[in-house]
Amino acid sequence: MQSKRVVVLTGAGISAESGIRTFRDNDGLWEEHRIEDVATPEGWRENPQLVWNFYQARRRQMLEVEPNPAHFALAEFENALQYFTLITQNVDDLHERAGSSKVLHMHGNLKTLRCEQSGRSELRMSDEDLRPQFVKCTCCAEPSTLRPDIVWFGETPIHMREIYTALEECEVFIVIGSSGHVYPASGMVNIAKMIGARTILVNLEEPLNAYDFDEIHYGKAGELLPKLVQGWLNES
Ligand code: BV8
Repeated sequence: MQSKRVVVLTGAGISAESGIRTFRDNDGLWEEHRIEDVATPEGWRENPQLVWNFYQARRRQMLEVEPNPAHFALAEFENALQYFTLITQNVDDLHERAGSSKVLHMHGNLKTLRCEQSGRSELRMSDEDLRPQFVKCTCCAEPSTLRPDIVWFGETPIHMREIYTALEECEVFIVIGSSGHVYPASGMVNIAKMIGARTILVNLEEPLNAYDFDEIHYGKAGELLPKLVQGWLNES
């Protein structure tokens, strides 16, 4: 697989073994909150404190978690390949901390906050940035409240042009830890399939879009991926 053009898409499942809750598993994040209330622009407008508390809790958790063997295996895979693109639906920074260099966060980042006046994002992870109180921007004459730098439902994912270009040229498309619920991420395997790429899934359980994959490896990414990456790199 060394010389192949490889695109990888990761979801919440790859961070599960690092202790970050997924969305739709039993103890998932959506158990306690309705998506509409905490992950939509309407929810932010109607009850900003509820949304802010939901994200502050997840931002604070970032300081306590570490990358797991799946993140490290992907960073090794990237280093060994000539053509590699990593797309993630995740908003944590575990891929970067494991050594992945170029990560396309299509749903945003927990570590940055965004000014709604200027659209600018800034890294805000100091102690006072992680309290229950709202955080003000540093870019406007009249500082305004910063929002989570997250793509909510109904908003347009980031890096889509770059993502579609990579998908349309790829020869191998690998999805790791995603339930296939959320579009456009869940539709990427169809694009890869249409252009004749080999499609591979590594997931704990059957996702909604399982039928689209040529190969499926069921199990924990942290356990399966190190061995799978070795096997892929040894393929001719
Ligand atoms: C858009 C930020 C237009 C929030 C997120 C009706 C039908 C179809 C689609 C729609 C519809 N109505 C509206 C839509 C579109 C909508 C959508 O898809 N809604 C769904 C709910 C029906 N999508 C949007 O609004 C998107 N925008 O479409 O704009 C457009 C389109 C194309 C081009 C330009 C513009 C915006 C969606 C972004 C929403 N924001 N994240 C936050 O993080 O706080 S999505 C949210 O769910 C997460 O970020 C995550 O990325 C995403 C998907 O979840 P997964 O990552 O898959 O996680 P999940 O928990 O679901 O699954 C985990 C999996 O891991 C499981 O399968 C489990 O078995 C597995 N697993 C667990 N442990 C392990 C494991 N696997 C391996 N090892 C383990 N240890």
